[in-house]
Amino acid sequence: MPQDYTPSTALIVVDVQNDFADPDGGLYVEGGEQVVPVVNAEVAAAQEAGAPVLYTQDWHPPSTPHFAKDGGSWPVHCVRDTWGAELHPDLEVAPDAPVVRKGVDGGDGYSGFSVRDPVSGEESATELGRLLDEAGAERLVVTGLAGDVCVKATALDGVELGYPVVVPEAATRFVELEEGDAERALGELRAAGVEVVPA
Ligand code: VGL
Ligand code: ZN
Repeated sequence: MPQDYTPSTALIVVDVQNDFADPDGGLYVEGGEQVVPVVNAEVAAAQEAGAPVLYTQDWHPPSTPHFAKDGGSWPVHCVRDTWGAELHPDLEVAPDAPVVRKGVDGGDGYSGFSVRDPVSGEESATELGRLLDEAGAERLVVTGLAGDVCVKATALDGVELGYPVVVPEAATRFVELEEGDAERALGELRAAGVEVVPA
């Protein structure tokens, strides 16, 4: 069952891209393809209610300290203008829906709201906050991939910005770079006041 939407509840669809959601992807998240129909049902319910729907897209240069080969944490994924960086082909995306790209300049774009320079640690904002303001958002539903990385970071930033935030568990999956990351992420979300809706 999708969440309840009003025109002031924004649905944020985080990084439902081939590299995370396709078993052949560069940083495949186990079960990632299963979130696509679940997220599509959220998108349909949001559209029905006149709620804004916004997407994020991890969008990295071919070399970035975000990647293990360049000194970071992750296998190569979501390199700009490649198949892996494309939104999943089955994901519902309205032609005029905003897609916020993050990581563009080589930063760690974990939260949809901000990009962090992996060397200096300095953070800068993406356009997501402004887009939500313009859309009149007062409450956020955060879905997509991955629950212990970018969904978590986006939801936590949403709370910090003062929004009530809902994360439906059925609409996400977890990388589990370290065993236990999924449970830890859910704990952090709940501790921050995010409403985690059990699948
Ligand atoms: C993500 C790891 C690295 C994500 C992005 O979208 O959750 N995870 N870059
Ligand atoms: Zn990334």
